[in-house]
Amino acid sequence: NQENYEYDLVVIGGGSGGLACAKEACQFGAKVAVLDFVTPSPLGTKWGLGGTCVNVGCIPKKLMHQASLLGEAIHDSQAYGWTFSDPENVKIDWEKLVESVQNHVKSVNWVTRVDLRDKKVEYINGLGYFKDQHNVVAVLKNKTERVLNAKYIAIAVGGRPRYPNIPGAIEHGITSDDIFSLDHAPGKTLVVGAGYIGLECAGFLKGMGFDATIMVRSIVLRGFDQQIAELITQSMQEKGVNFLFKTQPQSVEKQADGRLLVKYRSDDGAEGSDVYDTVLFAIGRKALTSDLKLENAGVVLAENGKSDKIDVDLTEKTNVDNIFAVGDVLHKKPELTPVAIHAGRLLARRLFNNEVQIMDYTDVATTVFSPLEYGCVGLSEESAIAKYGEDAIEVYHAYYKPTEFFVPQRSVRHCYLKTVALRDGDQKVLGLHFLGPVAGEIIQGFAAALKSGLTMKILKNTVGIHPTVAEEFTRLLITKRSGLDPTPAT
Ligand code: FAD
Ligand code: NA7
Repeated sequence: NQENYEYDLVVIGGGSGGLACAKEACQFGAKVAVLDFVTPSPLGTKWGLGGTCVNVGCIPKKLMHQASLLGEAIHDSQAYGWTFSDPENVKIDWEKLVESVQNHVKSVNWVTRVDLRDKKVEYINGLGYFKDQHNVVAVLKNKTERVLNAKYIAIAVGGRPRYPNIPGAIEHGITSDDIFSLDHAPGKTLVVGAGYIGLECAGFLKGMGFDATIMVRSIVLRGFDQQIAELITQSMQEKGVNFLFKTQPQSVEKQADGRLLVKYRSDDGAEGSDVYDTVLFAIGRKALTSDLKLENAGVVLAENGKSDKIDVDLTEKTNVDNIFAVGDVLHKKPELTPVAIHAGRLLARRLFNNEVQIMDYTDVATTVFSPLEYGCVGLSEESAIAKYGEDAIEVYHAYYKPTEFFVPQRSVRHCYLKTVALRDGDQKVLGLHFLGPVAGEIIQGFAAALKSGLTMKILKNTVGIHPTVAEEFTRLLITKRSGLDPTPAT
């Protein structure tokens, strides 16, 4: 009997997407197993259940960002009247920070396991691969294999950081997989890669008082609004982060004193070198599809098998009828936790509760937790222009001064926001961009507004909350086209 499967659903990968899908499926009475297995990083770092976000992504990253912001707050607080016995000697205790971060992560690992047990999801700590279209093999810790037979299979294996193909990178470098549990202070650090993970890591390290340099191959924050990327760069430079532009590393060598000699070359052919305590690669991530033996089930990778990612249709179905995929493993979809979770839940509801809603991957809000945070939703200025033409777009913008920055005389030079809208009619908003404190908190609500069809007419008619930084969105009057100065008078 074809319907006589051992499981209704087997999920390969116990991260954001896989766990959300598995738990939701169980709510509808499905019999579900989740496999999760973490291969240690080259440095030997490993972690528990829950995937990237919980262990080596969003959560520890946000905690380290917060640690860095608190350092700034300690500094600011003196202007507000706080006194310290030795204000010059305020410094971070890295080991204590890592202990606190890891304690939190471990508590989340624990809660995750309990939650799975409560919801009756079977958790198997094993590395999964396909035997065929309906059978997944779990390689358990003791190397024994267990075959799981399932009607549906969901691939939610996520990804891991890539290393460049240069001498010494893997032997001596680290990645975001290692930094949040590093057992010693990183010291002078070179961050290779100017995507959002590179910027965030360099940002929090500098904020904690470590010397930080970002090596940029081409541009900063590819895919994000480039005017804002430039402002983030300037703001980080102002805070003391060094940038090596249009430069690529050539080799990493360990010196006799244990420090790392990095040789690099820039696009104009100039060669250079410097010595660092830590080299962190943040050059993008590869999807973990190579262990899956996808060929046994007939699943084809994207770009005719050339990519490491998986293409799916609107229902997250791969080219094989009963096999689905969600999360970071997907080709050309946002690599974000809430995206993986939402897609996983909707998939379970369609499979087991006769629902039809499909995942909408457009206008997903996100935030780069650089020292001055950048929250955005919708189109960048350049992508709006590319899509609609310059004449059809109106950009409203302003620099602004957060009230809380005045007293400690913090730099307001890069506090900036803009909306990208259609020029005609009520001026439908296509994109919102905010650079400043608590940007993520601000953009989240505006994202719901944008999804609901926000126009500039509505925004201009919205009464602000004073004094907040979010109210700046209700005060945008100056268009770029007008050429008027967007800096505030007071
Ligand atoms: P993962 O969470 O990666 O889970 C996949 C799991 O499957 C892993 O545990 C993996 O070990 C396991 N696995 C892989 N292969 C197998 C196999 N064959 N068998 C069994 N198990 C397997 N997103 C945000 O939204 N906000 C942020 O602020 C943010 N910050 C980030 C910061 C960093 C440093 C990083 C690296 C990522 C960040 N992300 C952030 C991205 C976010 O972590 C990912 O989008 C999210 O974790 C993807 O979920 P997933 O379920 O696709 O995969
Ligand atoms: P991203 O966002 O893909 O950025 C990678 C960065 O690394 C980017 O600046 C790249 O420059 C640079 N890069 C890529 N390859 C190299 C090599 N070989 N040498 C030097 N620099 C390189 O990756 P992240 O790690 O920041 O984040 C990955 C995803 O995880 C992200 O989408 C989040 O959602 C979670 P380029 O612009 O290609 O020249």
